[in-house]
Amino acid sequence: MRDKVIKAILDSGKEFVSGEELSKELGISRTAVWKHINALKEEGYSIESVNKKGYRLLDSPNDLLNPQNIYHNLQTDIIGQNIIHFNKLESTNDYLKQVGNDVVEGTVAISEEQTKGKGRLGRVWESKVGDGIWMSIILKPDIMPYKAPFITLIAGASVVKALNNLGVNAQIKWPNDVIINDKKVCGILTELSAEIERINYVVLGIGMNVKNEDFDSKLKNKATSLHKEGYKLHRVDIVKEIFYQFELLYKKYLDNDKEEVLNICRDYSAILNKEIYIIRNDEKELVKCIDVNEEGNLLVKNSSGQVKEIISGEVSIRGVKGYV
Ligand code: BT5
Repeated sequence: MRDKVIKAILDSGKEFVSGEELSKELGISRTAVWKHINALKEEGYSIESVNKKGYRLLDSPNDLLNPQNIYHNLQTDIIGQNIIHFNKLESTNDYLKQVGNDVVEGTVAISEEQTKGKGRLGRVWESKVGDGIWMSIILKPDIMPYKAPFITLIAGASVVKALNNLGVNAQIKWPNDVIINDKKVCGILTELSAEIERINYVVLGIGMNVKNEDFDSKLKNKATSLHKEGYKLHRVDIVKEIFYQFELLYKKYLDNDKEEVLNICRDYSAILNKEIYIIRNDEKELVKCIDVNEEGNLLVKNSSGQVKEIISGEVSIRGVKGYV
């Protein structure tokens, strides 16, 4: 019922909706409407109540990750049509891996806080309460499992496109980081449940720092947030734009069209034509990045002029002077 009240208030925009109208429409008493409105105000919705006129939204609630706020005018068919919201969770990726077979494609788990947020290879992903967008999406593509790493590139391309559309100067650090001013603002973690020839599901995790004002000493030099970089965006707007861009690129990919993803990865790359270090286990090699090829792998040239293909997942990349 709370969701229906939110929807009615969101639908009426800047117009008042009377308590009586709401109570008829929803089939509940006016006192019940009033109680729901008060609870919503406590959740952070800025709702004005005026005698004889009713209720209306003062500000759009675009920083509250409540599913109803995200569903409102969402321009997708699949991604984000079913959102499961948590205040606290160990990891949205781990949660979706538990329920993966039972939820529809495009289902999203999103949490205000993760207590065991994770990166690749067991690394920790810092996910403090309210600071960011910590979410995962279930995908069920009919493709061979070995092709799944390309989904990380689709995600990177859609995040970078979404941020740039919202006015943020963001770039991709192949394969799974999105950066602003050479610091990481977003990381992507793709996990797979598959048999040899068939994918059961892919869990695509996206972590984005939005409102963090500070990072601990280990992250200070390499992490940033949108707010720290001067972009005071709201989380709901970002989430909706990512869903929209991701769905466009994902559908094209399923239709065998990878070109747009690859073009975005090239056009917004933070490392193409630059010298970088490729780090594999304890080995470090200085190379020049040349291209991202059709498979989504990185082509680099080493000091003896030899061109090599780097497969995502097997290496880390560092810049000559620092993180990029
Ligand atoms: C990643 O791994 O960048 C993937 C991060 C994916 C996080 C999302 S949040 C929703 C979903 N649920 C999860 O549990 N995970 C996903 P990797 O490339 O391995 O980078 C990890 C490294 O980034 C760490 O070792 C730190 O150095 C750094 N790091 C940790 N927290 C960070 C943060 N909040 N911002 C920037 N860098 C961070």
